[in-house]
Amino acid sequence: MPRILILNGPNLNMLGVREPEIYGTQTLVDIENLCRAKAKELGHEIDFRQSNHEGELVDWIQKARGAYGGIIINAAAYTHTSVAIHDALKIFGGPVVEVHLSDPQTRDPFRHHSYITPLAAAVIAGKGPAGYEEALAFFRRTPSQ
Ligand code: DHK
Repeated sequence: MPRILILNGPNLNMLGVREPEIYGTQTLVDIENLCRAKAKELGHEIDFRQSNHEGELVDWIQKARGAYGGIIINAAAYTHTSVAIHDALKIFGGPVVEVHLSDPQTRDPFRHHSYITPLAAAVIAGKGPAGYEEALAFFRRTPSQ
């Protein structure tokens, strides 16, 4: 059974109240429940986490090496700023799927660059919570799992 780590970055704990016109009305707990249901359907084991702290995300990615078959990450604002998360994902070495609820490419120019994309096997953006389900389904198609 592929074990997948799902990581969420800063301010995603505020989903539901945070700019609902951009991020929708579902909370992070709703998204976690959606992921758990999809993972069960696909036969994946998941860990679902959120942190507002860059270093904590880096620690989790470091510990994922050898422990998880893949990482799904919505690094939120750190997507656009974090060389540290980029470097940690490189050390992880396994497949990484980058997810965003909105489509950063159609938003502020400072959201157009991603430090995650060069390391991502797939980028899923602008599909809301369904993007997380699509990311989980991606691992079904990855033979290395
Ligand atoms: C979430 C954030 O918090 C933003 O900083 C990113 C991303 C986009 C999302 O769409 O999920 O720019």
